[in-house]
Amino acid sequence: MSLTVRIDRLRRDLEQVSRFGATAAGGVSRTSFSAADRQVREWLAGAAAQAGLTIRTDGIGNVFLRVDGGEVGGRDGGEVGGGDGAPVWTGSHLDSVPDGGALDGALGSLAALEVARRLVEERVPVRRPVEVVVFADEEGSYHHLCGSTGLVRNYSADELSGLRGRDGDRLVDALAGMGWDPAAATRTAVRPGAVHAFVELHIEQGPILEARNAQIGVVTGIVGLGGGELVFTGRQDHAGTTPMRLRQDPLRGAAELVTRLPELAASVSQAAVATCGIVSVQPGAGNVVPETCRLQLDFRDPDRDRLLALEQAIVAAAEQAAGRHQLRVSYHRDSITDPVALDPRMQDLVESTATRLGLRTLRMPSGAGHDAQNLATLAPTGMIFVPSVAGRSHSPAELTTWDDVENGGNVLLAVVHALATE
Ligand code: HGY
Ligand code: MN
Ligand code: MN
Repeated sequence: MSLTVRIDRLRRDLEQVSRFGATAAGGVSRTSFSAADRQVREWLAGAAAQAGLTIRTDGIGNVFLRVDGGEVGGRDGGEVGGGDGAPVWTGSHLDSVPDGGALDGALGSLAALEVARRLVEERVPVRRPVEVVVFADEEGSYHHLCGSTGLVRNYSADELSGLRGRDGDRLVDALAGMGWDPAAATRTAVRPGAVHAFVELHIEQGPILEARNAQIGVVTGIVGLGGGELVFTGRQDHAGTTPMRLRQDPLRGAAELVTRLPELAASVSQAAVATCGIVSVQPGAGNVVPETCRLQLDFRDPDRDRLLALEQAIVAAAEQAAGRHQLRVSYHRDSITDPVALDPRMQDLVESTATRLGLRTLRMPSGAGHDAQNLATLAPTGMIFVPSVAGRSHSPAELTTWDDVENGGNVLLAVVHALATE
């Protein structure tokens, strides 16, 4: 028997799911706990029922679809036998950034569903259960890697009630709006040893595989990532009557800081990056010199110490800019996610599996954050990348060829099968 994904079905699923939150630009806006997120969760429940998978949602919104050993036959054609009984997890996320693409997260989630279906319908003998995991709020509408963070540690009630979305809305209200009890979101951590291994298929989201003519990326590690907000405060004034030299315009300081980001990143390392993806001025009227300017920052480096040095350099530069423009500035760190190295044995398994399938591989680090970096603290973790056309992602331009989708799905299936039978 050749155990491969059914690409026609995986493609149909990806196309169907891309309609939830579809944008006019051809991408998707499916931010966590939105109406579109609710729709995709309903769709997933239907797909799970059709495939004979049991479904469970934890307190923070992570979804688990389970292939029980008995259903797929066990080692001896019956019960799941041997091992510690801890499941193999595979999956990704179904939320997106605003105006994002159709594949970031959806590929790894729906390929994992397809893997589960293939194991069930071929009645493949496995020694341990396989669970498809769809992580909640990977993109951090409320908190970066929100759902998978809840798997590695419990949120306290205080921390949870402080988490807010882009519009200032509270996570606990969003959870209640989904019909869930927010108190259950403080009881989501799984015990050490509860997961045998985790593997995630994902689009690369960058240009390396394409440039190197490789078909499968064997991910060696995941970048460290920080987020925080700078608030420059000046003096609100009339836009027509206040002479230019008398103004304390917070946007001037903010603009100066943003133009310095390339130099600040370069001062830390060649791999460091820093981005301001949200700027807002208050009160926000065309004829008012603003009182405050808020910058939402994202900064990354593969090394934790350099990541923290970059954060310090940004804050120091913000203070200098504030001084030059007679402003005050404050900084609030939202999150630091540590960089991780992925398990060497999992790297070898992904590489040897892809090579056996006749695919050209490349070992590479991930510049994007992934739930896998939380899971790596819980269980041996691997990631499989497939090429992104022109390296585009977090954009409606996100694209991967169907051949590459199929290749990634087949590598995922073979890796999950190997882990579930070892
Ligand atoms: O931002 C990231 O790297 C991830 O896609 N959440
Ligand atoms: Mn993303
Ligand atoms: Mn992603």
